[in-house]
Amino acid sequence: MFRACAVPWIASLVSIICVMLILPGCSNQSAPRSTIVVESVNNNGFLNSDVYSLGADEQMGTADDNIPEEAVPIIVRNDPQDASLNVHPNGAFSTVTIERYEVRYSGDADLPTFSAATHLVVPTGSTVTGSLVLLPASYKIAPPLDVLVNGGEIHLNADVVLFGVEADSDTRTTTHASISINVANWADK
Ligand SMILES: [Ca+2]
Repeated sequence: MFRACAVPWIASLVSIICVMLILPGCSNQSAPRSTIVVESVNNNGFLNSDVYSLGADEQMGTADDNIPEEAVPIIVRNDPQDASLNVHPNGAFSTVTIERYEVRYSGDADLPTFSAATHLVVPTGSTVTGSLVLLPASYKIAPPLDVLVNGGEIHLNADVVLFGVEADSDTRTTTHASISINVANWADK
């Protein structure tokens, strides 16, 4: 009697467990299956950001003077959130594309958040190197950074926020990294 009742009960239990295992793989889940890990920004060094370049002739006030806009390397990795999600290279939901980033500043100066587009495709299990501008030239020719051409230094902490989207589900993912930026009229490189 007990055995006859136990079989359907066990079958129901197995069904429930199967549903629990399958659910994370459904296309309508709201959490991303991948974690974007920032391995380094600017090789884990700070950035000395120059507000003015004399150009090739090394003369002030000539036609080739320019406002530098340094792009720094960023290395990101795509890790599956959980091995049970069965995310495989070239499989569904396996790629995250970083489409946009923001740089939010704190420190010695009050600067508006900088937002820019990017296109960094990061397949699961892969490490990819990109390049980001962290302080645009337009910020260097406006207060409060414009005075630095004549001397002085301003220290900033930059919170770099990467906005990505998971392939096949359009699930959004956000990742933060930070870097120190020292802004001054550094010697031209
Ligand atoms: Ca300079």
